[in-house]
Amino acid sequence: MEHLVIPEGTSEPAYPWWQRYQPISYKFESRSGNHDEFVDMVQRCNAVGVRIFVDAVVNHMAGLGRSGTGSGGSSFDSDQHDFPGVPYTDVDFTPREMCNSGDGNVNNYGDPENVRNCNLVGLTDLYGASSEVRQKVADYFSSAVDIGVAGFRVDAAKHMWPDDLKAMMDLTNNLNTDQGFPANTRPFFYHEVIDRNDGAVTVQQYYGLGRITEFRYCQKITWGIDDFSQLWGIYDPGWGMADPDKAFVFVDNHDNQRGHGGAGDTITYKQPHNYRLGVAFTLAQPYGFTRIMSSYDFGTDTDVGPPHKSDWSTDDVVVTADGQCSNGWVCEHRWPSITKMVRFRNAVAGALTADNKYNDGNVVAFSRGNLGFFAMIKQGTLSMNLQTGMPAGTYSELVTCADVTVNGDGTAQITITNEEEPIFAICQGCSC
Ligand code: ARE
Ligand code: CA
Repeated sequence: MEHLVIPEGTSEPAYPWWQRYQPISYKFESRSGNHDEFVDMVQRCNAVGVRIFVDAVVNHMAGLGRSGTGSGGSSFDSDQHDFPGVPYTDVDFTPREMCNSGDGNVNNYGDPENVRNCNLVGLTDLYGASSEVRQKVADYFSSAVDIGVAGFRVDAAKHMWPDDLKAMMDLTNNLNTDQGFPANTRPFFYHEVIDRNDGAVTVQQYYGLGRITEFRYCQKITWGIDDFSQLWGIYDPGWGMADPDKAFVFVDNHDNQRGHGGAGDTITYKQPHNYRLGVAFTLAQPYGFTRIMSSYDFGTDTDVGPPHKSDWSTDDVVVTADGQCSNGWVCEHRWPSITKMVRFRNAVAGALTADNKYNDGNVVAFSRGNLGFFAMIKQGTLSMNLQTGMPAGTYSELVTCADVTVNGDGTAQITITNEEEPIFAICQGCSC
């Protein structure tokens, strides 16, 4: 959506990535392009089976103390609660008396009223109980769905009342059949709720609204890659982690990879060896609905925006002859083992459990029913006979494309020689 622009020459960093989390209106006009360009991207993606999910910021508008013109040309004045590009006026914001903190900001994560009725880091809080606000947010969702968008990440859902969110979702159109979606399909919603057992708002409160981000998974995978013996406990219901059919899991996200919300115990593209293992294990194991990260390199500057042109609009992603990215883009999604493991995940989706588990602290292996078999090694190389649970036959190993023979009793000789990409995967119906 249209967002705040922080130009050069202020006391703040110029054009930081996070300016996009301060909405000015629901026009599709951002540093990434205009409305027509967005429509073109979504529809070209749908034509080749790539679905688009919008990161929707609907808990709040821009922060207090800010005024001027947004990325789409709309004027605004946050202190006056004036956003004519939507339009929103003062009545659309949470009444001050409903927020129990002294300065109006969220400052007590132990109190759901405080978390949901106060301003998150000074961002002007929309009043989700109001039928006008609900309708305007739903209109925004529907405008995206009508273009061909498949669903939404709801930013800061932790700071919205689940009933308000539900009302907004219920008012939203079905997916667009002209864009290839079956009739009467609801958008896919996943909600950003950072629950690390550190407050009164829990992921469980959002059951029934879609998937919920499970940030404890980020910690668990970091610890598990460090110490393989912890990997079988990656889904820990005793720790409050969301049910498998509710959890939305990922190794890192745009905040915790650079020390913003929910950071600490996070592995990222900056530790490529461990990161490959973490993403491969995540895609191989059955828990949760998985998302993979794709980044630009930010070096040590946690504010810097994406590679940009001289007018600060987002620069093109350059793909090299070997299918990798350059020009400042990291494109983890194109790293060979990550791409291959996405194939594996899709192939074994029907198997809900990990079976034939093997873990000696250096080698971890398991099958997914009889649909696929996965192994990875922490150090050194691997040559070992293991039970794969797979039907006898010859399979093409996904990472190396080497032929692998599964014997009549389900065993196979498992070989890993590439210490950079120490991952092995075979699955039924997969080609490398
Ligand atoms: C920026 C400046 C602020 C300024 C503000 C308003 O940094 O100093 O006050 O603007 O002018 C992102 C950035 C923020 C940025 C914001 C707006 O991370 O730095 O503020 O954009 O430009 C909590 C929330 C969670 C949120 C994280 C960051 O619960 O929802 O904080 N995550 C989402 C996005 C962010 C985005 C926003 C929300 C805002 O993913 O990218 O912020 O739209 C514990 C708690 C968590 C808490 C966490 C951090 O773990 O359990 O709930 O997360 O601490 O406080
Ligand atoms: Ca709120």
